[in-house]
Amino acid sequence: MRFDVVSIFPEYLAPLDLSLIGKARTEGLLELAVHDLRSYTADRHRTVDDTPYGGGAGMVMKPEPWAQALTDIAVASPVAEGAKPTLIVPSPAGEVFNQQLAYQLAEEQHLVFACGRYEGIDERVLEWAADQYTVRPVSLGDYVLNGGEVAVLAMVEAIGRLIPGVVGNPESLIEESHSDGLLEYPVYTKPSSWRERDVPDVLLSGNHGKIAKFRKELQLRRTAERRPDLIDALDVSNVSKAEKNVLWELGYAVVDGKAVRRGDA
Ligand code: 6GU
Repeated sequence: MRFDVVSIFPEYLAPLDLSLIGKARTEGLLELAVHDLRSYTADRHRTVDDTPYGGGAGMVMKPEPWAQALTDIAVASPVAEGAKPTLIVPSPAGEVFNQQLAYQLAEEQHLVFACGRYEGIDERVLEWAADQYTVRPVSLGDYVLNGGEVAVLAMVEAIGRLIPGVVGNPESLIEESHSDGLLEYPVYTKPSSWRERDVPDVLLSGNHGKIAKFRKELQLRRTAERRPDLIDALDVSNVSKAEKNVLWELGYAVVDGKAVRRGDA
């Protein structure tokens, strides 16, 4: 898999040399290059922005440097016949990034990230790029960052760790938060008693059936409390009797494979 990132602050992406993603690059599990948008300008001042048509605050990124960069990058790394590379445009106005999208993007051959700054990139770039790329504006969530770079760090890490071999123990991918639509259960390590707080007994019992049941119940409780939106989205058509009881206790009834808040039903 190949990643290209275009930014006016290429140094901002330096953390991608480190840790799991850095190691995966060294080992050849993924290729990643960062490009300075200014190297695709043609004027003496290497201008990347200008004032917005129609007025308003801030500056807009000029289209031509983006066209030069995106053409160069697509030509340099051709994908299979009939396929297109994906152009991710980080933007608070995009679809929301989540684990499901991370899994989907981890299947791609070539991802290109276009980091906007200022008020964003001239909209015509996104229309024009659709000939060469599958264009996807993507947001991390409902808040505003100064530019796409921090979002790209998050997305490359979330996607990169799903590439086979990048995470040492693939079991840890299966058990983590969001992989089953629920938040992860709480974890504990030694000592079993610490500052008058004891690890739940069942975790010391060695009874793996009981432990799995206990953890699933805590996942449901935690998710209902912190992220009720995830409970609403859950497919509970194959839920066990015990889990149904937990959901009931948390205020949900199971109706047509969905957990619905009792009283709303
Ligand atoms: Cl992807 N970009 C920017 N600039 N702000 C954001 C974001 C992305 N996601 C949330 N806020």
